[in-house]
Amino acid sequence: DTFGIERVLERLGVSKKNLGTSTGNQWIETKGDFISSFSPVDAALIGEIQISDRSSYEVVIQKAEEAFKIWRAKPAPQRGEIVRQIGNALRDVKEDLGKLVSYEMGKSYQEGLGEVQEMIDICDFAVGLSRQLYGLTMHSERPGHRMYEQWHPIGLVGIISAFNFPVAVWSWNSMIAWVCGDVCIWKPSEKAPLSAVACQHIVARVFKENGLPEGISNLIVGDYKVGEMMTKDKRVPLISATGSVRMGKIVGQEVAARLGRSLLELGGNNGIIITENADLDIAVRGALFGAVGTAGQRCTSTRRLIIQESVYETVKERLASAYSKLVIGNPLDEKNHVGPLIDKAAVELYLQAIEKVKAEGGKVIVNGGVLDGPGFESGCYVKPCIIEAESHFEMVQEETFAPILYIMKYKTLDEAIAMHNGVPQGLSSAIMTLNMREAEAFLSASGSDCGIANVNIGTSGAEIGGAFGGEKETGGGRESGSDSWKAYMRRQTNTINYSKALPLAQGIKFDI
Ligand code: UN1
Repeated sequence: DTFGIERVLERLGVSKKNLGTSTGNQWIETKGDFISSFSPVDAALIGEIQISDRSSYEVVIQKAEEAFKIWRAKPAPQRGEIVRQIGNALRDVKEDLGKLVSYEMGKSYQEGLGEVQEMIDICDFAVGLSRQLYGLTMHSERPGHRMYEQWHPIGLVGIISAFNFPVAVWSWNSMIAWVCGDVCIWKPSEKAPLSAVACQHIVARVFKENGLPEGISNLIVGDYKVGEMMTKDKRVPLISATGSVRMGKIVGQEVAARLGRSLLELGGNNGIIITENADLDIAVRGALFGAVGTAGQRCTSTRRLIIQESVYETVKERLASAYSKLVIGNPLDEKNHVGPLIDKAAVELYLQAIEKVKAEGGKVIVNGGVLDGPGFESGCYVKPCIIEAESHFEMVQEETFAPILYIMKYKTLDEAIAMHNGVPQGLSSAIMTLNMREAEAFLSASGSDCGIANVNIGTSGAEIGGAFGGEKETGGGRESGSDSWKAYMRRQTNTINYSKALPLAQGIKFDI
């Protein structure tokens, strides 16, 4: 235990055997099986966790409904004060939680810390927001009337999160939902459930210390069947789901069937256009972190480089040379750049994608492959690879959650933008150029069709202050900053008559 994981788990309240269903500090035993959480770092069993069942889910819903009645009546700035305390509690455990995330999910310790920092940042954002849940006022067309709109809490918010950001994405949703006056039910990925247990302990303690009801923060654990209890449940007006397009299509349809609201943040197939006017140092570094950071398992990971033909060979060589310097290994060891994939199933998909793209005519520039031998016993460590490909290849059109980078050549910027937009997903994008006309064209209505479009920065690593999400198969939802909070509230338009008459709108006469 060179990295002190045992003590980290102990401090975070994660045991060998954990209950998975909780409403605040109350952990509920169910009739469900236990899921094992194995670390992709060293294949060790970190701990087991019990799946939620129907009756424990019902307890959670009942507690959440009770808590909502109390929580929604608290002034928003007071709710913000609780979130401020959660932010401080997260500051206290930043190293421990960062390490657990790194160990359970496999991202580098630096990125684990970054993920917890993202949680702290969203807490700070939400605290400020708690005094800024602004509605508009309108001028009524009728004399002696006043019109305005206000935003009320929506109720129970179901949060479905993915393994790759096992804690940050939950916090973007929950911290904002809480200042909005909602209560949350979180179903974390069954591939990283222990990080969720740790978070639930942290926030439940804060709610308890403030004498607040248990049901403001709830946890349920399991696969899609557990998620389905929420997505089909009318008592949960909003489902916010982050994950694959496949999952999002199911969740979106289930929620739509009951006319509920869903906020979907699904896959990306993020590209960077590198023009002949790019600062190539920045372009190569941006592409590198985008493609290999988190071992290519971010929804914002760079998967495609669209490179102007005059700089194509140079970029290719510089990237290949950078790739040759990457050190792959235990992500807790800070000298390593790239950790493992989440599990062996992901390794299988990575290998299949490489084979398929080769069969389609792709040419390998930097070789992939699975690592074995000492330190790689988990079988989850793979080599980041680069493949020369064409935009229409089936594999290039798909998101493979692994460090595979496709590179392509273009002549004109119009052609590059068409290639860039010619995929089903629309999350993040970037252009590398020092030319103002190129940059602005990329950001214009005729440019990138993504929810995020950057200039001289890679596709990943968005700040929490902006709205996060994308178009097309990415699902259209926006989480995190800007005015994303509006998705977590219901809008009410109010008209007040303070005159002694009752004029009708549109000038309609109705006298008796
Ligand atoms: C995700 O991969 O689901 O922009 C979230 C980024 C991070 C969040 C990624 N801030 O890469």
